[in-house]
Amino acid sequence: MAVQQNKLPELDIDPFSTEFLTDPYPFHAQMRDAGPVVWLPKYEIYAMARFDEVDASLRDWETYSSAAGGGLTNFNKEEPWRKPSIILEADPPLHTRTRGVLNKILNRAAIEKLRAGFETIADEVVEQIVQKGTFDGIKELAEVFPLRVFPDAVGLRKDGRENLLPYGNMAFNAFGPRNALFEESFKKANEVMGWILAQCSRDALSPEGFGAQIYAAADDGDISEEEAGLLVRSLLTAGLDTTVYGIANALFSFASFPDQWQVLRNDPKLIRGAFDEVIRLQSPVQTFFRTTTRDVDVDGITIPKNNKVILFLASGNRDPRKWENPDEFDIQRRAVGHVGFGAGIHICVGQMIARLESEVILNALLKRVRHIEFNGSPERKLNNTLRGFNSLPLKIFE
Ligand code: OVM
Repeated sequence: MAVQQNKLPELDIDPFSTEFLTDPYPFHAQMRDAGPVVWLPKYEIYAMARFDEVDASLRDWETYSSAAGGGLTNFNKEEPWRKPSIILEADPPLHTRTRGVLNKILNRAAIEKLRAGFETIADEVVEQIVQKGTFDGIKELAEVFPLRVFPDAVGLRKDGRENLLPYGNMAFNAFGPRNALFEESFKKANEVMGWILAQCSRDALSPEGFGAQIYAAADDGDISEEEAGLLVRSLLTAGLDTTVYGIANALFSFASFPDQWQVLRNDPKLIRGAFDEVIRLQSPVQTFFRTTTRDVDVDGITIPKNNKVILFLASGNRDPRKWENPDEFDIQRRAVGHVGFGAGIHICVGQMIARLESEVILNALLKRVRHIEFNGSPERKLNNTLRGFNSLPLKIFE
């Protein structure tokens, strides 16, 4: 007997339009309610927006491959904008080898050694904004703190670091279509990419730091010299904008739900769970793509081989089929299991450092700030993949 065939719902939605990126949540609900998998004709892609399917697809790397790219571009059919990442845009066995190298360098114990240094800088950054009382949560905090700690941890030279955030903005826009957001962020692409590429070579990196440790793995024969450069590039691509947006979205969350700041003040041990709740509710990385390696049945619908599937991480993270009061910011809920860091073999390898940064900056704020509120309207920054802000006017009280 043939497998039952269900009808594939088709939705006239552009997940990279200004309207969608400004307020994606009604569109997420529409896609979730249409079915476990839907067809978006504008880009001729399949979409999954419910938690269960997003989570299951992320965990099934054999069916949902990363090797054809983490974005809309299908590397089996079209040229990638840069050499593919050998960790994000790779499957086993290549991914297993490169992931092993970064796992060792970015493991919890290794990252923990950075804590004391991060704390000193967090206290300095927070002291500055406490003195002012009113400040921009983006330009004076969310962009400042990661830029003061992460490039040093990698071992980058001091000059040229202003290229880091524009590069991340380009890379995350490049997971989407060649729309106006993409074009705008690529205006200085030659300069930015030239600097980034130069920082990935062995001699550009300080003898201490993650970069040098990646080259030590090349000396050990685990990866080639060229692969070492590409893994340094992965740190520079994925390591900065993500944490900037994560910290920004934490500030936005607490300003939006000020009672939750009181809950955290009363019990600072909740910080780690609070950060997971931020990533669940205000997921910095909204989407990633996979490509099918075979004809696959999803609830009676066949997705044919070599098709792009967009996974709405941020929608899974607010799926009422999975979460109670999904749109509420509740730092005491069990947010673990969200897909904001992905799931399965590609789950964020840098999450320990992201968690350390967020924990340290929130702790520094908790020590000095009893209340956070908005001091004006947040201004969104649109990006084909990331959700965050250009400006976040805040007021804090000692
Ligand atoms: C990479 C990478 C990994 C994760 C996220 C990401 C741009 C990039 O390996 O280059 O976003």
